[in-house]
Amino acid sequence: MKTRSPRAPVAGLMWMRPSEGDVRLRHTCEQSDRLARYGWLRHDGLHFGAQEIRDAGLRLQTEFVKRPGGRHGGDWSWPAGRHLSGGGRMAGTPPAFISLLFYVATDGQGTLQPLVVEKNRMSSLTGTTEELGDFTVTFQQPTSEIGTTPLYASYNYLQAKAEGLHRLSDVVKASLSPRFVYAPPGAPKRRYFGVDAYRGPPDGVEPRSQLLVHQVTVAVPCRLEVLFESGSVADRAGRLAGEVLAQELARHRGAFEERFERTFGLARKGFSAQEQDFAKAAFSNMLGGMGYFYGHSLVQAPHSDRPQPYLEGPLFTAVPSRSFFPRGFLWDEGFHQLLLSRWDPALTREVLAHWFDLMNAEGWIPREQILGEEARTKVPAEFVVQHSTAGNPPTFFLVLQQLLSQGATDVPYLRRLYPRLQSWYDWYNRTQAGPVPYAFRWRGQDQDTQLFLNPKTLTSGLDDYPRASHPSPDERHLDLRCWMALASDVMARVAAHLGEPAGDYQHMAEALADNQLLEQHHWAEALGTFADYGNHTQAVLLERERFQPPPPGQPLPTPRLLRVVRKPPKLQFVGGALGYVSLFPLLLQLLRPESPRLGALLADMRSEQQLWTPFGLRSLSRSSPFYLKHNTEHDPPYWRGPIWININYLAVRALHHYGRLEGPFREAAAALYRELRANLIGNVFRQYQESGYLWEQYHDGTGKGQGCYPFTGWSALVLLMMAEEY
Ligand code: 6A9
Repeated sequence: MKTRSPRAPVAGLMWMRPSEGDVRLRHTCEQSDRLARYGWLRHDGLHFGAQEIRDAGLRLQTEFVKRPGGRHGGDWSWPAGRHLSGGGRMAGTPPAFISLLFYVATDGQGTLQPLVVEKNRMSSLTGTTEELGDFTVTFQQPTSEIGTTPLYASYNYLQAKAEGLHRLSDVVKASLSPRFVYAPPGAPKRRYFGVDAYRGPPDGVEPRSQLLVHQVTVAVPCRLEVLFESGSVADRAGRLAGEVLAQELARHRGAFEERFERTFGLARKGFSAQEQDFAKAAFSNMLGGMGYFYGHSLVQAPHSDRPQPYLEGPLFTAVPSRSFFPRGFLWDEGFHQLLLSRWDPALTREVLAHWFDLMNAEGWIPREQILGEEARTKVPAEFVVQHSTAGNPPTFFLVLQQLLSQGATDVPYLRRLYPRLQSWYDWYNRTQAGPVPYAFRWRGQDQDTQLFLNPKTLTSGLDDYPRASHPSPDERHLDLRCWMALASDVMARVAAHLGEPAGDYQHMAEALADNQLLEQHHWAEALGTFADYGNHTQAVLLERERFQPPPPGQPLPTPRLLRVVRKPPKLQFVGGALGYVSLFPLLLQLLRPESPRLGALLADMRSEQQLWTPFGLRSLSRSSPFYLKHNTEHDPPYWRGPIWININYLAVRALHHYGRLEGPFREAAAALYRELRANLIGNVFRQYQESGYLWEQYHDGTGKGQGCYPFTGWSALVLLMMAEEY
């Protein structure tokens, strides 16, 4: 828990199972901990959340309730109790016990003061910080799940200084000592690790954080409550504990269920209780996984000799994955907000405003937001630097389109956003222009083409999706052109809405929606599909490099895989790349309903030799020479076959659209809509039941989740498919 402010104090929970000699301290979400499942099952974004964590035989439920009041945000209670039940205990063995470590830490400002009773039990702490004023945190003693008398427990506490919030786990680990004994009456004594003493950060390191840890070692099942009470709340109508807390939890839980049904209507649509639970978990973990980050990116400008720190600032954003990518990603965020705007459009407006405030003077917004020390600990050095020439799909235009259609954009808000929208739009229009008018080209492709089967275009968001074999200024990228058509259309609407001149945007929107011009630039007759255009050859492969045998006694160098070009490239449509990119004129609904090209794309989608699977549309045709091909020895296929939910969402949405428009393909689109929607919902749900998670992508042969997890970024859009909200 933290406040939405820079240098906010943080409250958190760590836990460990005191097993012999082996300390496994759990703290931040780490994929390497291999938990059976975890995530927010319910979260309303403001006042209430419920999370479940399964760690081997342990089931940990944490909840929070917030009660506004006073001048500093009010009170909250947390984890608002709940049970820790140790499963799988064998008859005759002593009951399982566990250590829970509740902590509060400052981040460069504020003070904390422990109140220690009975030797080692910190029963509460008081603190002061800039935005919270005075507050008290009370640690209630553990009870049984329903009882009120305290259970037997051992206590430890730690007061320490840490280099920063990113080092809290290290500090706690370094302070642990095995010298403590847990000795409940009538049961055997057992040793456990307790927080003891910490010698402080290494010399010369300025401590930024004060840390207080309250460790409770207790048998499970049990229940504990932690209360945060704001000093400025005057008339507290009963402390947020015990009965009062239970009632508040029940009230919020009820309100959540009711609002969820009102918003998404899944019960009404006949989804089972398990399916609804799954949808609530997907949604809640996206919402509950949101973060407030503060700091600066490292940015490489084209003519600068080294990366420079970008302006420092906050970012309030959802994240693709709490464990693996816990930070903001530009085009992901557009997809996230498509879901969250249905729940709380004001929240979406706030998030958009944060992102647009990260724009530089040229109108560029960095693609990946790695703000602050904590965020940086999660990223290998070679990925930290952002390039100010690099774009990413402008999905925020999808969000604006959505907000406009919801009637959820008040004029003063739009008016303030508008100058930034114009700059952003201009940035794409100017810096990502193509070789001919109304064509576009992603910058920032890999240049070192000898080392890759096909140079990657990370900026497009589709990373290793095959493009022209030899990047050149002559290239035209179909997906970017379609994004710009959408952007122009939304800009024209926003301008009109504000009474600003809309003519230029209108003109662009019309030109880019012109199906004849689109075909001229991107319809590859010989390939029978839409395609990129560029300097391309399909005759490429990776081969092990060969050396002259070295002189005797000298080691053989490790041979690399290098690209061999069998036939020189020439300017042409990019063949062998049928897949998500080819579908873009359909995905972003640029094709007129009577266009014969629509029929062709529907056929490609439905063909099992190409894009169709029982689990959703695969990213690249099975008959492409790049299908499931590595790009280098160590770079496995990513957007070369697997099923991605964001693009599938666009596909389902577009099929829904074409299924309702008069035209020769109406029936076909409607039928495909039903089938594709059912396949996607069915598989993501099934995988969740089996594995406990939503995943980054899904295997096109088996439907199995793969990549990182939990991934409740755009994979959670399956909820909008269930709700049929497009
Ligand atoms: C790697 C390694 C702990 C890749 O979901 C975020 C992005 C998408 O925007 C993009 O379309 N993902 C997709 O192709 C993940 C990108 C992660 C890059 C950083 C660092 C972290 O190791």
